[in-house]
Amino acid sequence: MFRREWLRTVLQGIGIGMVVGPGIPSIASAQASEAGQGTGPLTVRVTRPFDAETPVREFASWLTPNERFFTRSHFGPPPADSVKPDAWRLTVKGLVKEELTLNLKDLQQLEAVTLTAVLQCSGNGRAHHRPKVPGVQWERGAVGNAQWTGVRLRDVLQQAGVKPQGVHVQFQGADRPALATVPLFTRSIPLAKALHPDTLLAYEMNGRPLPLLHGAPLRVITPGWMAESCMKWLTEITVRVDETPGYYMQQAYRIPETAVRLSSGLPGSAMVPVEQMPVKSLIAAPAEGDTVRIGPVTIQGVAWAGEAPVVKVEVSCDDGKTWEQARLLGEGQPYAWRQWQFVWNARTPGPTAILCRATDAQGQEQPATSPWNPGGFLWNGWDRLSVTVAA
Ligand SMILES: Nc1nc2c(c(=O)[nH]1)N[C@H]1C(S)=C(S)[C@@H](COP(=O)(O)O)O[C@H]1N2
Ligand SMILES: [Mo]
Repeated sequence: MFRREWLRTVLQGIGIGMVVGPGIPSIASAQASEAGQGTGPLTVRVTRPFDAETPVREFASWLTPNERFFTRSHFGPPPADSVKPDAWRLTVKGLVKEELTLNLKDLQQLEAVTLTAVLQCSGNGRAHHRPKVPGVQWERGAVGNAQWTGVRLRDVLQQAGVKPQGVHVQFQGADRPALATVPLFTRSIPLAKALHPDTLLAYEMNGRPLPLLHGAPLRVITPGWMAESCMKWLTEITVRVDETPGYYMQQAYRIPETAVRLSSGLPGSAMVPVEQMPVKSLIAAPAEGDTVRIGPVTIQGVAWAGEAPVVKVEVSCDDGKTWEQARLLGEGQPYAWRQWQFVWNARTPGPTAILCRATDAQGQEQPATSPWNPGGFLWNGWDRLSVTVAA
């Protein structure tokens, strides 16, 4: 037991969660209920900290409910008492004209903003990378679409007054590793993204106070960017002249600037921080392994593309030989995902594969497989599932 804890802490320190698979639901649900919410139908990837993904069938709905939203953290949530609104404080410091200490009520004096945005872990789809990459073996569900309410980070920074030398904004949450030798999860974003009017300090998720697992009482939302920028349990904002030093900014969450050629050995290119989400789509229904009947079969799913809108989703029902365009539903909102639908006229009995791929307004197309990278980040290969047409 001791060895296991020790190993886990060391692995956490280097950014690798222990993969125990969905086999230990009792510990997982105990932890989740300690954290004040049920596991719902989540697929558990790691029990401590509680890392769990949403089964893709949930993506048939536009918003992903809080208790079915994937969750990920490096060390688990801080003690619930420390982030209760009356105990919790946010400090704003560093290269600012006036340091601030704010409570939730102070923040709520600022104009409230609500927007819907996809939150996706950079490691979502890591399990699909070849060669295999160590780390949490997320498949398709470390992503969700939620409505976030909060205040603009810009408004808070303006209240403090950013000095001209300030170019990066650092975030620290209240969560702590079990061992003092393990680095804190500290991250920064460039000032331009911090000042973007859609970058939020959110206190509500889908119209309810942020659940503990999702960062109560306040988290960062950087719409269109990967989730490691979305600091949970936020307690400190520090304006800096440079990017945050330390493991979680300088080693983890970086990708080669240009694609890696595996035959050439190591990256051989500068490593840059993961920021925007690449274009991606998923099939929510039917499900892997389903049997469908001859005749019309409704295929549905979601597609998103970081800061750009999705303009096209294509579906193949013959394992990629031919593609047809799906119908995009609704209006399309920046940062949210777009639901899509395609009615397939299934004619030939037997097994087949259904695939989907999306294109965004910048002309970026979802590739058949993603470029490999040492962290196993940003998987956005075509989604694919097997079904059987019953005679
Ligand atoms: N304080 C803190 N914030 C954090 C993390 C963390 O470990 N600590 N993990 C990040 C990562 S890697 C992800 S994928 C998202 C997950 O957010 P969720 O649990 O609300 O889905 O939180 C991000 N914010
Ligand atoms: Mo993540």
